[in-house]
Amino acid sequence: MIRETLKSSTFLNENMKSLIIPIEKVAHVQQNNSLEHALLVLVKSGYTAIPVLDRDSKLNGVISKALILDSILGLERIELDRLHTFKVSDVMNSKLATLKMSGTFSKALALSINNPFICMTDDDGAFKGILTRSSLLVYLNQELFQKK
Ligand code: 2BA
Repeated sequence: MIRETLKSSTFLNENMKSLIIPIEKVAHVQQNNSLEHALLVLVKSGYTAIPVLDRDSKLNGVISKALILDSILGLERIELDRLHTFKVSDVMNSKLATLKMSGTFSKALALSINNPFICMTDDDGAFKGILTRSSLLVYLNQELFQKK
């Protein structure tokens, strides 16, 4: 009964435009940047993982502190010199969660189970911003418990 009521709620089918962090405010790197640059952006921004874009702002993948550290691990030590020799494209993960701007809350919620953020694109695949797991939870909490 509760499940049926929830499933018929209109908010599940609403699009998420108002929750998106726009591209200008998203920390990101380009695929031809050095790993050193990417690590600096990650450390300075405080994020664990950020999107990788190409020159035309198209999405290429995700780079994270863990991927960078893994790529410079030698057998017995961390080989910091490798930070200059590798590019972001050498170690990034090209699998990433994407959703069109017109995508619904329920699709976003399902994607957020395994992804801390979802990359939002327009109909041509151009990157427009990110939708974070926390913004989805804030929205859900408002719809379920705070709206009268
Ligand atoms: P994480 O970096 O692992 O961050 C996990 C959560 O920690 C964030 O959840 C946020 O609640 C908090 N947090 C981390 N760094 C923060 C900071 N500098 N300022 C404020 N809060 C911070 P979410 O907000 O749901 O973000 C989920 C993931 O989305 C983040 O995971 C990060 O990978 C990415 N992200 C969020 N905002 C971003 C932005 N402006 N640019 C690039 N990536 C972003």
